[in-house]
Parts: sequence; structure tokens; C-alpha cells
Amino acid sequence: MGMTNNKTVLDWIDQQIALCKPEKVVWIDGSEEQLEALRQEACATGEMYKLNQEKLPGCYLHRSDPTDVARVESRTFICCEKKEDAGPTNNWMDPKEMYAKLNKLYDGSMKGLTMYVIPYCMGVVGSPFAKYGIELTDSIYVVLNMAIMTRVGKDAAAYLDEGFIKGLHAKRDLNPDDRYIVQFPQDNAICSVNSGYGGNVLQGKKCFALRIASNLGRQEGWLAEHMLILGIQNPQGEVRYVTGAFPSACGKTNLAMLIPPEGYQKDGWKCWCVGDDIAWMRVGPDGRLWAVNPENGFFGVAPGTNEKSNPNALHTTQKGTIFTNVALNLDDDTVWWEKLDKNPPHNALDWMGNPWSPETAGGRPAAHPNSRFTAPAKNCPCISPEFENPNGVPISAIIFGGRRAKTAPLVYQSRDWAHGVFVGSIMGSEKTAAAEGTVGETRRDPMAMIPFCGYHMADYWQHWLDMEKSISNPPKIFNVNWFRTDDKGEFIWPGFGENMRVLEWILKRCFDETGARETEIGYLPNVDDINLEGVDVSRETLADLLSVDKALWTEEVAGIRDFYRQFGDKLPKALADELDALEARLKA
Ligand code: GTP
Ligand code: SPV
Ligand code: MN
Repeated sequence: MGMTNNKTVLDWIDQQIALCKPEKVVWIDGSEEQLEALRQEACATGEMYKLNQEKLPGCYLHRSDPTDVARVESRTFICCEKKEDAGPTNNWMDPKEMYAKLNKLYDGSMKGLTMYVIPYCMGVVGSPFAKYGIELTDSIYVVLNMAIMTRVGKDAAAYLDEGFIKGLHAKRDLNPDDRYIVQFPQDNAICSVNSGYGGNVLQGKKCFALRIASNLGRQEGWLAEHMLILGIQNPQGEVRYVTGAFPSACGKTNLAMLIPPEGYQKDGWKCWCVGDDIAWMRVGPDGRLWAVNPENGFFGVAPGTNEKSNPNALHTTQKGTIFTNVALNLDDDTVWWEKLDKNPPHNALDWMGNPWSPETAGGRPAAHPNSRFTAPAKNCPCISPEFENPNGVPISAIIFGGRRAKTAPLVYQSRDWAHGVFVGSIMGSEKTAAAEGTVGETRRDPMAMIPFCGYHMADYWQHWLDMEKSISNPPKIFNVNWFRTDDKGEFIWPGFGENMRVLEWILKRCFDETGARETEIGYLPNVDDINLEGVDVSRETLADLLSVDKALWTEEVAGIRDFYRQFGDKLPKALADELDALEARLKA
């Protein structure tokens, strides 16, 4: 409807209309009037529920189908031409076969429904980093979420001539056996069907900004990563930036919105959030790595978010937010989730819409463990003044991390870039609720990209290794672990805001402002170089958190060897050498 004359765009949309056969087609122009009308429609049909507008203005609740509550990695495919290019960690199917399968599912799937055409931009519209897409969907929930998470409408449509990612989503009947999340890198195309949840269907996020963009990054010489971006301002007023890759539900949003401990605040430290989930990083003219956040909002984990753990996130969700699969407090039409506070509502509906109260729940959680908020970035009290800087921010440190009960120390620094890539490649984490499967079992999740790398993982590591040549002033690479537990299974390190103490050491290392001791696995802090003033952690506990257990690491080496084996000849030699060198140091 006049938003573009681009024939490629219009022809492609016509083909999808012919396939899905919607009753109506509506272009999303990005205007508040149109979005408001859609909110009202979604409330009228029960797709969304309007919350208490005095306490939570512009906020809504949505409940997804109970069988559709997380990303489905087993139903996610990379359909490049050759199976070997998808690699052993991705599902693959021949593109022709997959298109045939999908076309059957899409055929007539929108009969009697409206197809929404969402032109959107990842990144600041018109900036050199920006990339464009169109998502066609029959879900108002998707439209409203995309309008928070990305830049949608006319402004984005004006740039479609620069090329665009084609996306099609149909909810159909949500049959889990016919659920598909498919990326076609050769066609720059994304297809989702039979899901209405999060990363499966908000295609700008994991499908585009990671799976498709990782392919573009490889071709064009940059990196698309599952990383937060955080600015840390020191008492001198200088802001230094880090990125951090932790697996899903392992603390990116929390670290991205960190509030320094009181003592740090008094001294003048401040943190700025640039992004909480995805970073696109390119080499700048100065030879440093520069990062932008391609998103425009936060799709964050609700449970565990509270006034103490992450007040900035909580504030961010107090207006213009869509809550998915949290509990509804019927007394005042507000939301609740586990660990929000110590006062669970007594008259509530759980995430499935069933009556819930702490007395009768029998331990059943009120909110789904992967319940989420979709909140505009501009709501965030600590959003960085550089959030919309088209050039991004220069990165001093890259931080990898996961949930490890025992093995990984609180923090260590890699020896150099290649060793840093190795440290990223051996990341392991105990599984969380952000994906289907058994929570708790350890799995390797290199660079937190196992579910998101759009091509062969070994080629991806090679791309990381190759990047060194073009980054003359590379960031230093670290690994952190906030999740070591004691004999009772309790976290030893207080985490959250206190992680600032570790960040301070990391940044000092980047600018040669503090020392370290060399160990088998890399550089570790001297116990006295981590500031413990004002925190209830003893020097002995810290020493324990900074210990390297040789026996555990020897087991770890065996685990890594097992993991690496599946990559065969494709495993970059530099990584095989790093593993041998680590083993040799542990034996020495
Ligand atoms: P995705 O959105 O799935 O990519 O997750 P994320 O990496 O942004 O994780 P998030 O920050 O939402 O944290 C997930 C869970 O980890 C929450 O339950 C947090 O309370 C918990 N968490 C985050 N940081 C820490 C920490 O420093 N220590 C401990 N013990 N828990 C943490
Ligand atoms: C994750 O699982 O890493 C998320 C949520 O950030 S989703 O958008 O569902 O992928
Ligand atoms: Mn994520």
C-alpha cells in the first residue's frame, strides 16, 4: 500500500499471498494508531490481556500455547545446499525438500485470516550497520513484539532497495510435530510455522540477527554474536566497553543492566547498557572491534528479575511491555513471577490461565521458567547514550561464560586471540529452560552460539581465527563463571551487581593496569587484585573461586576432545594445538 515500489519485494509478497491465501493483507506502517488498533483487536479476541493501566501503562499479558513455550532446537534447520556446510551441530535438510514440506504446511494456512506485512530494520535505520527484512505473519502478537524489538514500518520500508531478508510465519494449528524454524542462507530466507513463541517467530532476533547474519558476517568479514554490550564508566569519566557471550538464560540481560555496588557508585562508577542479547561487530578504521546492538528492545527472562537482582530491567518493564507466560494477579491486574518478591499473589492465574495460589500450588510455579517480557530499549534507565550511535562502540574485552558448578574459575584471561577463540570454543553450560530438553545437564555451547550459528561450527571458529588479521587492536578475551556452587549446591559468588568487581579487573587487564598469575588455563587474578570492599565474600572464598582444579580440568580436556571429534578434519588446527598445549600444561 504504497510503502514500496520494489518489484522483487512485491513479487515475493504476491507469491506468499498466493500460497497462504489470507483473507486480507495489512502493511505495518509503524504508526502508533495502527499498533493501538491491533492491541485492541488482540484484547478483543483474547490473544492479549490488558493489564492495570495505572500501574502498568501500555502493558499486556499474553499466554502462549502450553506446548509452545521455548525455542525448539530439534525443529530448527539450516537449509544450505550441502549438508556438510551446515555442520554436525545443526539440523539440515535439502532446501528443495524443505520448501516442498513447508509449502504444504503454508498452503491455505491463512484462509480467513489477515496477513501482516512487517517491514523492519535491524540496527539504526539508514546506518552503515543496518540490515532490512520483511516478516509476513498471521499473528498480531508477532507484529506487536516486532514493533518493540525492531524498527518497523515506513522508515524501514524506505530502505528495502538495499536488499532484504524474506521471512514467512504462519501459526497454523501449533502442531509440535509439524513445527519448523528454517533458515535458508542462500536465499536470505526464514520460514517459521506452527509456533507462536519468542525466538521461533520474532524472526529479527535469532533467525535473522544470528543465523542469517552469521552467514553474512562470514562473507563480509564481520561477526554476528549472541552477546550483550555494556559500557563501564570509571571515576575519570572514561567509558570502556565489553561484550559478553553467555548461553541462553545465563545472565546476559542481568550483566547488561548492571548497577555497580554502593562503594563503586560513591567513587563515581556507572554502567550503560548498549545491548542485552545480540552484537554485530566490525573492524573500525582504528583497527578496533566496534559493536552495535541490532535490536530495539529486550526480550528478557522474567523469573528471577527483581528490585535487587536487576532493578533496571524491572523499571524497563513498567510501561509499553508485553509479558508472556507470567502469572496474573487477579486482585489488581498486575503480573507476578517467581522471585519477583516474597509476596506471591493469593488470587492469581498461573501462566496457563489456571487458578493459582501459593497454598494450593504444591510447588507448581506461577510463571513459566522461560516466561519473558518484551520491553522497549528506551525505557531502560541505564540505556547508553551511544545506543543509537550508527558506528557502535569500541570493544576492549570479550567475555565468555557459562553455568559451571565446579570447573571454571570466577574469571580468567586468555593468553592471546587464538587462545581466546579456543576458550570460547570450549564453553560449557548446564542446560536452562530457554530451550526444550532436560534442565541441568551440561552441554558444550561454544560462544553461546550452538543454537544460533548459521553454518558449520568449525568454519565459524576459523572465521573467528581469521578475524585476527584484520583487527590490529583486538579486544582481550576472558571467561567468567558466576555459578560455582558449594557442597549444598548454593552459589558461592553473590553475582549480579557484585560482578562489577570482576569487570573492574577485566578492564584493568585490557589497559595494563593490574597484574595476574599465569596458570595452566590462562591468566587468573591475584586474590588481592579483586576488590572485596563492601561485599560479604572472604579472601579465602575468593581464593577458592579462583582456584584451578587440575583433576577436573584433566576431565574437561577429555570432554573437549570428545566434543571436538565430531568436527573431524574441519577442526581448525589452531584449536587442536591449543587443546594439546592445555593438556601438556596440565600434565607438566
Ligand atoms: P537469554 O535472554 O535467554 O539469552 O538469557 P540471558 O543470558 O539474558 O539471561 P538473564 O540475564 O535473563 O539471566 C537468566 C537467569 O540467570 C536469571 O534467573 C538470573 O537471575 C540468573 N542470573 C543472572 N546473573 C546472575 C549472577 O550473576 N549470579 C547468579 N547466581 N544468577 C544470575
Ligand atoms: C534465548 O533463548 O537466547 C533468547 C530468547 O534470547 S529467544 O528469543 O526465544 O531466543
Ligand atoms: Mn538470548
